[in-house]
Amino acid sequence: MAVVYIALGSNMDSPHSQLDSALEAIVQHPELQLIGVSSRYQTPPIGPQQPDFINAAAQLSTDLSPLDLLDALQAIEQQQNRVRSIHWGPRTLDLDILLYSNVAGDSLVIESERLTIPHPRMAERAFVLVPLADLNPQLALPSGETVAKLLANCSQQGIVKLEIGTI
Ligand code: A4P
Ligand code: MG
Repeated sequence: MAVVYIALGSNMDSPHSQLDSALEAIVQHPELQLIGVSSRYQTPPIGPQQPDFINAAAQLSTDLSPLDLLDALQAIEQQQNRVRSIHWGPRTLDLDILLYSNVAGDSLVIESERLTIPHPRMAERAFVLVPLADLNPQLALPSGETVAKLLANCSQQGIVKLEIGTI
């Protein structure tokens, strides 16, 4: 089984419900196992002016290849009416693959047309690293750098941890 970390983000159409539905779809998916979910965070948008995001991270295990996993996550995005319009613009649901460790425990580096792992911008984005640190601050990227170390070099300004049940 591969162990995978994903990022979840939404800033449209009831973001918490979008994350709830995405996690439910993952739980229901026959080839995805949900191992853990971070707290949720309200985060200021990176990119064009738009509403704040709700971001979280999750740890999964799967036998799917990286590309088949991307297909599965994109199908969940499509089910939730994800419309791709403005680059870095508002979205009902964004599911990004952050890290993928194969059955041998190697954290893969992939650079193909459809897929880049580790996610190319994760190392500088607090809205990714803060939730990931909830799951495992000592988690290492293929470069050897840990989430905790990357986070120490990142501004966490404006990021608010939400209590469970916050709408
Ligand atoms: N793709 C390549 N690598 C990956 C990967 N590791 N995981 C490709 C998922 N997809 C990957 O993505 C475009 C294409 O990236 C996919 O078709 C896939 O083949 P997309 O989700 O359609 O488009 P996007 O999300 O608009 O583009 P991008 O570049 O992925 O945006 P980001 O970097 O994800 O940024 N601010 C806050 N506070 N919180 C956020 O969550 N998110 C974004 C989106 C901007 N600002 C944000 C947030
Ligand atoms: Mg994306």
